[in-house]
Amino acid sequence: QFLAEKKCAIVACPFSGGQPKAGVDEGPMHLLEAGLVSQLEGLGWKVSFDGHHQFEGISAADDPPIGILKNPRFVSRVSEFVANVVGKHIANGELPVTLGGDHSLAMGTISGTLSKYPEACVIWIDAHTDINTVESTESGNIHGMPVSFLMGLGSKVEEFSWVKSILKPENLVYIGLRDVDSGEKKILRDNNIKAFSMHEVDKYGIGKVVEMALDHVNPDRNKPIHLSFDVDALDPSVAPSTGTPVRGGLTFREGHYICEAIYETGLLVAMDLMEVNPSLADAVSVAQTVAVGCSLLRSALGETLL
Ligand code: HAR
Ligand code: MN
Ligand code: MN
Ligand code: MN
Repeated sequence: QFLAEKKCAIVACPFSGGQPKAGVDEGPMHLLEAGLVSQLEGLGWKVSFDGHHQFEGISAADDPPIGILKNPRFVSRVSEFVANVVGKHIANGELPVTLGGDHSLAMGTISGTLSKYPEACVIWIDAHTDINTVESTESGNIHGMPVSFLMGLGSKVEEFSWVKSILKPENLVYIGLRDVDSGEKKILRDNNIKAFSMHEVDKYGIGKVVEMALDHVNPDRNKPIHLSFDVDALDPSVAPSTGTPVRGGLTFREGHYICEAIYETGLLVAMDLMEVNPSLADAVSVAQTVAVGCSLLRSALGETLL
């Protein structure tokens, strides 16, 4: 409906500045080396891949904390760069597929989507809500905060003034939650944000949960969808190589079902796959996590079972 042709663009973001564990910057390389481009071509997509972004001219050095926020300038400038790249691909009629890298990048990817489609809805698949504000974050890791910046919650940080903060609470829905800080729970309540934790996945089943999630953010099934998928939404037995694994996550099929159901809407305009960290866990686990990442992306881009 929003895409004239099956054209997508891989936006590879080797970036780890939103959290403390090295290695998540190698996620994109591993996903691409596993053959992602030819896999998506095999589904009939024209795939452009402009190489791994080097974030030219953006330095990680000389970046003291602002309050408790770690690497604030580095995170801000890289996200702003990514917002422009994603925005350009969407303007070109391509579906940007951003490979992380840590989830602070979503500040950029979603800003890019909203630049073309301010009414887009965001479906955020994660063990975490990533909605801490400057006031509520206890870690200062910005990958736990992108949603609050996109919504304009909490006090403003001058460094992030490029973020438009136009995401409305009613245009966001979460699935897969199981590790939410108490400050974040209050933010969800105060802003009436719809969230399906693993408890609701158990209670209703994934089919019903996805339907309820879409009914909430996209009742008439006519708005563009940005899917932001943190691989740690999956159970650690399914996706072990990630920085903050939490037990009790989505099964292999539940994760794929979400992607398939969103593809079926015909409304997907952008997708992120974040937090694959190939330097955590053994080689077999890394290969497993990378393979699952590729397969989630294929499902979101239309791989069917029959
Ligand atoms: N809520 C915690 C914090 O703010 C942990 C956050 C996140 N980890 C992630 N994001 N992988 O999804 O630091
Ligand atoms: Mn996340
Ligand atoms: Mn997470
Ligand atoms: Mn490696």
